Amino acid sequence: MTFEERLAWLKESYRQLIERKNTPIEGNGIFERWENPVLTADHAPLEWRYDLNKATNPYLMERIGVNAAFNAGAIKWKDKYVVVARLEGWDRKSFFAVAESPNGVDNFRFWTRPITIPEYGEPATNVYDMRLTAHEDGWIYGIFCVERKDHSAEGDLSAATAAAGVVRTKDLVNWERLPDIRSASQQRNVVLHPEFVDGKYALYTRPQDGFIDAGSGGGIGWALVDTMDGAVIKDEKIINRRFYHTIKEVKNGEGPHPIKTPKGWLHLAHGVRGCASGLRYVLYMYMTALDDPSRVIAQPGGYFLAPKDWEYIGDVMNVAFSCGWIADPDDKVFIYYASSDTRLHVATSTVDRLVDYCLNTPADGLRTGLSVEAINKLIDSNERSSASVPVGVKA
Ligand code: M1P
Repeated sequence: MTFEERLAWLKESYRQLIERKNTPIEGNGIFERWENPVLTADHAPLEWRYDLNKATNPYLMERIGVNAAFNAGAIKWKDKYVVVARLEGWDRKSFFAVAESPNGVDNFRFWTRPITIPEYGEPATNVYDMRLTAHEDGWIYGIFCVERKDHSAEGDLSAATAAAGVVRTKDLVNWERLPDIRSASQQRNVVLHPEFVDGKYALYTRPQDGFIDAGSGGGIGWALVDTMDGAVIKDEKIINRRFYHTIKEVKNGEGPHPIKTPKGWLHLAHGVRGCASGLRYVLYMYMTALDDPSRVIAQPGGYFLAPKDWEYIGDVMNVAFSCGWIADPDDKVFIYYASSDTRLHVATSTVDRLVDYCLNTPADGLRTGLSVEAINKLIDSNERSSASVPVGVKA
């Protein structure tokens, strides 16, 4: 192919990818997955990856590669569905970029440049997983993980520290960096609640002993802070615990900020357990009280969404992870989840269905006998129902 032919092919392939229509797949009644991922590494604009000048790039090579597009914060902005995605380059460094769609399910296009995050303190080695919150104080905040080398672990090249970085914006273009959140422990998966609570900013936290291990950190925490401009976590209480032999045995973390409903706050989180093939990340939901977002009122048992089919495969296998969802005024909810640290998908539902799911799904009984009891209860009630179609073999 000549340079010109290759350029035409690249542009046409890119156009086809961006304009590809998406279709919902009928599912379990709780949500619908959509067929195509909404963002992949290939959605990164050609201008970010290719030197399009024939004189300096006669072979039209990809000069700066993008490896993955995933774990995106989300917000409705000027009638568009907007995500702040985590893009990871071939060099393993992540950065943030805004992409928008007219309908929330396809045609996502990146804005012209990635976000430039101002540094705070020691420059970050890596940044990722931004959760967006349009707070009632008028700012849009982004809280993300800031990774730096752990200088105390001499000789260990993978030793790192995690802290919660904070930015805020009014236009999603210009981002003001605020001091990292100060806390006694390392933090990842910190999320800002959209309303003041007792006149303070409220944070969902995830205290952890080390960079990877939650260790003695008991689960998702809750802390009130006086300001976001130099937030200091002093008192932190665990509101959603990890638990033995559940989907969140090893660790868990808040996803996007919760959605307010007349029956309580809807939360989306991730839970992690260990198995022979490594860690398994799934999404789960819970609800908290309207008058106290830190008081759990419902916790459906098990997972809400787990990797399915080809979602299992990617850079970090067996991972479902979410940092963003959008609730429309007409009740529809767009859940942006990533599979295996590689690509971003959407699933849709409604506030009404998600509340029904949270309030009417049996809780985890924490032992097998109670799981069977729950199934028998459902069979008993189905036997009394006219809609029941007997399919099992009568023993
Ligand atoms: O690789 C899976 C996920 O691992 C981390 O999440 P957590 O802190 O809960 O273990 C993050 O690096 C996340 O980005 C990643 O998707």
